[in-house]
Amino acid sequence: MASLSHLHCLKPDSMQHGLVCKIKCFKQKRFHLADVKFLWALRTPKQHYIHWKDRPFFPRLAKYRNSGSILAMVWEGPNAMKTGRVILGETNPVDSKPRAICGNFCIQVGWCIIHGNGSVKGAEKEIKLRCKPKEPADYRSCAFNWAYE
Ligand code: IDP
Repeated sequence: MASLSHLHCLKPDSMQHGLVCKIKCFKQKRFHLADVKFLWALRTPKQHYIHWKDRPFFPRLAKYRNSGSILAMVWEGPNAMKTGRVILGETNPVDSKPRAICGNFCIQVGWCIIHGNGSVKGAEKEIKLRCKPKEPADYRSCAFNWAYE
C-alpha cells in the first residue's frame, strides 16, 4: 500500500500537551500504521520550510520545529493523504472545524501541533527522508480484512 501512504508528524507542542493519544483518530478510521518514530526535533527545519524563507514568521517557525521531540508516523490506506488532511484540519486552527485535530487542540497557526503532507509527492519525499530503505516494515494487522473491501 506504499503509494497510498501519508506522513504525519506530531510537533513539539503536541508532545508537551500529551496529545500522542490523538493518533488514535487515524487508527479509528482504519488506516494502517506502517511506521512510527520518536525523534529529537526536525533536524533541518530551515531546509524543510525553505518555501517560507521570505515570510516574517520563518525564524520563529524554524526555532519552534527544533524545540523538542516529535513523533513521525506513516499511515497507509485508500486516500490516506486526502482523508488524513481532513482528520488534521486546516493548518490555521481559526479555519479548522472543531472536530479536526487542529480545530480541537490548538489556537494559533504558529503552534499548530500536527503536520501532514499536502500532496502524494510530498509524502513520498518526506517518507524517504525519514525512513531507511526497508522501512516502513511490511506487516498487516489481523483486522486488515475487516477494514478493506
Ligand atoms: P502543514 O505543516 O500543515 O503542511 P504548511 O503550510 O507547510 O503546513 O506550513 C508549515 C508550518 O508553518 C505550519 O504548520 C505553521 O506552523 C507555520 N505557518 C504557516 N503559516 C503561518 C503563519 O501565517 N504564521 C505563523 N506560522 C505559520
